[in-house]
Amino acid sequence: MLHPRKLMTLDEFTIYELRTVPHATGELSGLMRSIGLACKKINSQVNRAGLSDILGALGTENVQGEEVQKLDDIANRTFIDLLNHSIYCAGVGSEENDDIVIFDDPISNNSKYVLLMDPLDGSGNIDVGVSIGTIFSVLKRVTPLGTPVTIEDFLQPGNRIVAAGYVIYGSSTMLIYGTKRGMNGFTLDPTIGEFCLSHPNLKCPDNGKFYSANYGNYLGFSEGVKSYLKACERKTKDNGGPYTERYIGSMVADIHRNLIKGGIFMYPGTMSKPNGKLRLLYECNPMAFIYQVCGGYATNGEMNVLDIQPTELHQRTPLFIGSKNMMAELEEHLKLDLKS
Ligand code: P6P
Repeated sequence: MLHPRKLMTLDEFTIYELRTVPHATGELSGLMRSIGLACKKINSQVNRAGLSDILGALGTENVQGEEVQKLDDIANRTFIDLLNHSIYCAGVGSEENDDIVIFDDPISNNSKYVLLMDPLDGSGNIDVGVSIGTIFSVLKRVTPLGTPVTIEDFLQPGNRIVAAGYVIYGSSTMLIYGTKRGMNGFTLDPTIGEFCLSHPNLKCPDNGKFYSANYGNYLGFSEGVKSYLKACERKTKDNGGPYTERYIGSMVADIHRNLIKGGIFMYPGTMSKPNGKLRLLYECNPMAFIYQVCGGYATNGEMNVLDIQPTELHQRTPLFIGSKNMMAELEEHLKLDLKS
C-alpha cells in the first residue's frame, strides 16, 4: 500500500493521489499544481511587498466597495492568467471581479472544474506586516461540458465542494488543502521553491482555548452571541479554561491558528449588518469545508454553512467556525436568539 511520505512535494503528493484514488483522471491533480504555482508566485510578491512599489492602494474599489490594494490585484491577475492557460479550469469566481471570469475557449470549456477564490484575503493588513492569505475552493461544473460556464456553475452549496484550501503567507508559507478524504498541510521550502508535506491528515482538536471575535462590534451582536462571549470570558481551569481572546483581523491567520490548536472564530451579523461581513462562496464555504473534514464545524447561526443555497456570487453570511465541542457550547447560547 502506498503511503504519503513526509516532505514529499505538492506535485509528488498530487501524483501519489492520482495513483491511489480510484478512477482519478488527473484533472484535479493538475488543477492543484496550477494553484500551487500561482500561490508560489504570489508568495514571492508578498515577501517583497516592502521592497518594490506594490505596497498600498491601487486607487480603485472592488465590488465589495473595498479599496483594492496593489497586491490584491497582482494576486488576482496571477491566478486568472495561470488558470486561463491551464487545461483544468473552465472559469473563476473571484472576490476581486464583479462577475464570473469565463475562460471561453474549446479546451477550457471542456474542463470539468471551476474555482472560487479570495486571491488575497486580509489585504488591509499588507502595509503593516500581518499575515495574509489566499482562500480557494473547487466545484465540479453543472452545465454541459463543451459550453462556456455560467453563474449556475458557481452558485452551488458548499457541500458540493470537491476540494478546498488556503495559503497563509506568514512566518512560513503554508498551503492547507484537501478533499473529503482528508486535509493536508504543505510548507513552502524556499531552498527548492516547493510546497512540502509537513502536516499530513490534519485534525482540528475537539476542544480549544482560543476565541476570536471583533469586540468592536459587540453592541450589535445578538443576545446569544453576547451570552457565549461572556461564558468564554468566565472560563477557568475548572471548566476547560481559561480561554484566550485572539483576533488578528486576518481571517486566514485566525482560522489557521484555531484549526491547528483548537478554537472558535466568529464574524456574527449585527443589527446594522445582519449578514455580517464575510462572503459565503469564497471565504466561508472553503473554510467550513476544511474544518468539517478536520472534525470541526461551521454555522451561520441557524444551519450548517455548507448547506446554504447561494443566490448571489458575493453574498455575505454570518460565520461561526471552530472546534466541535466549542461549537456545540456556542449553539446552546444561540438558542437564546430563537426565543427572542
Ligand atoms: P474586521 C479582512 O478584511 C477580512 O475580510 C478577514 O480577513 C477578517 O477576518 C475580517 O475581514 C476582519 O474584519 O471588521 O474585524 O476588521
